Amino acid sequence: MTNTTTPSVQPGDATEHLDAVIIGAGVSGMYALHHLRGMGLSVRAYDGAPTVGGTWWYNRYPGARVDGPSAPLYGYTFSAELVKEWDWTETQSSQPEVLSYLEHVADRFDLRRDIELETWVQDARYDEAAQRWTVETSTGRRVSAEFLICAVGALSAPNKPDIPGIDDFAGECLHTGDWPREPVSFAGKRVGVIGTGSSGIQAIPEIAKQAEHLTVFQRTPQYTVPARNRPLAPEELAAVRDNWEQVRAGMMAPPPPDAALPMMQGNGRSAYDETPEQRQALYEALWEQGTLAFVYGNYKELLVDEEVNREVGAFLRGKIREIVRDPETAEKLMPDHFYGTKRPILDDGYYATYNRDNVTLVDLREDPIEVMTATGVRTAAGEHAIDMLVLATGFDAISGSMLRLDPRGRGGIRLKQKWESQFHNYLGMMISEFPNLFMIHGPGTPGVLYLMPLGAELETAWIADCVSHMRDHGLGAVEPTHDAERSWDREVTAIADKTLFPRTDSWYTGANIPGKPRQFSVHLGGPAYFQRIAEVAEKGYDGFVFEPAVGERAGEG
Ligand code: N01
Repeated sequence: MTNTTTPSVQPGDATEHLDAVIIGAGVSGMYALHHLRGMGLSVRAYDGAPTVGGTWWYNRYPGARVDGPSAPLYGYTFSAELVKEWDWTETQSSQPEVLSYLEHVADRFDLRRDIELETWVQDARYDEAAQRWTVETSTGRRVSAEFLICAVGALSAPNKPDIPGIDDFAGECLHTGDWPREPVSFAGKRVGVIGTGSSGIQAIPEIAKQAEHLTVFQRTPQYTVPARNRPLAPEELAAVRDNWEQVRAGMMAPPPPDAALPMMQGNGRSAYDETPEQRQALYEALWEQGTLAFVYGNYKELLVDEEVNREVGAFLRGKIREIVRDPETAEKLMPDHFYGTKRPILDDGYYATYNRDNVTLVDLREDPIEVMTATGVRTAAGEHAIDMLVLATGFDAISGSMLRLDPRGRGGIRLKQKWESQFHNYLGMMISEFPNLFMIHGPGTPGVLYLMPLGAELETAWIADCVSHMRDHGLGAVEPTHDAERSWDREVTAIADKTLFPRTDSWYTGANIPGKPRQFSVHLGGPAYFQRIAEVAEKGYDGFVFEPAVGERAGEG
């Protein structure tokens, strides 16, 4: 939630004192506000958007919806009342519905009185002597806080590709991750879409229905499985509500000790125990079922065993051949990476969209973009005239939003300096030389590969316990040791190295951003991660160093 214009706060302006500042009022920031305020802390959240919701405000492109575990699992779990009163209508909630839900949560828990919207944090620096962060905002406020909570979003720094001539394009140029406030019409337009990740694959079928012509510029073909979104039956919602405690406990259940990958145990069966016919029957059944069941209901070796994964990839390529009528187009759509090592995608008619007369696919691997002109995209093979360009080119993921904030820690060290060659942190939550700064869904957490609202709740609870520990013991500053950071990095990398993930270029590895250091940025432990951070706290915050409080807090505890 930062931008780069000059801070508007002038020297001498009054500084307000709070216990905690939260940057971001999306899913994580809203919950952090609720939780920390409930502990009696004075807290304020800042967000650059005109409303709460973070990613659910910015990603308002056509077709945007939860492409993960079905409703009501994509929602907060901390309040059974909230679960009982919010009527999700579909299994995979649409972006407008998720945004309405988050607006409801903001009202229901009276969060808005402590959120300043359309307010960018432009500067955040740590004052070692005072053990406090000073934050300056685009609206001219200067706030001092003991704790800085960065809920800046894992996928919130849009990646605008550096295509020669892109700024010369005279038509509209939109990014799926920063969609305009005003309604967008594609009617009668020749539209170009660059990017075929989750966002592009959700948007392309919708744009194709409206546009005069759609040209899709594809760099890497993708596997996608039918979303099979449908209305949520009242009895399904009732079953969750009536058994809420068990459902919630199930969401947090620790993985079995023999899980091949704690994050993804699949159906618990081994592909090696079944015949080729049985395996094909399972893939077929999972395809029919759609949803992320294709991952979670698959064999336990899916993401760790090359041979099993290759068979699944071949099955999915067979589906593309069945659906796409033109064999040449079908060949261009064939992915060849390990299935699931890029974020698994769910779609509503994506491959079939290429059967439409008004859709063209350009394979950038054989026909790369040379330049953009005022009127279109010129590839090696020729000019593609377009009136509108949609960039579905993703994000500088996970570490990108922290780098955009670029806080200054001890001695004025900038995060960009500290993370120049790779990100360093401990538990994905704290950074040495940046005391009292906590990240939610930071690099090295399960973040994007876990239930994000639940993950935010659990990480916030850990942060809150750490804050209470400090208050109880008269401590004023906490940060991890360099050794703890190094061993955390080794731990995250070691888990990833047991899987097929690092063998594919993806935003998990940083490979989508030219020049970004390659480092696996997700803790693949799933629920095991939360056991791990609990152990650290139980062992007296192993790997952290604390300083006694100075100033007003000295002697407390
Ligand atoms: O971004 P992406 P996304 N020239 O990085 C291509 C979440 N999400 O916004 O694969 C040409 O996946 C790039 O090509 P390549 C979800 O976690 C959630 O689609 O790098 N092409 C790729 O095809 C998801 O994973 C929901 O070779 C270029 C595409 O652009 C994450 O957000 C919905 C290029 C980017 O795909 C990001 O998804 C949507 C260039 N210079 C997204 N640069 C939910 O519903 C990039 N590309 C919850």
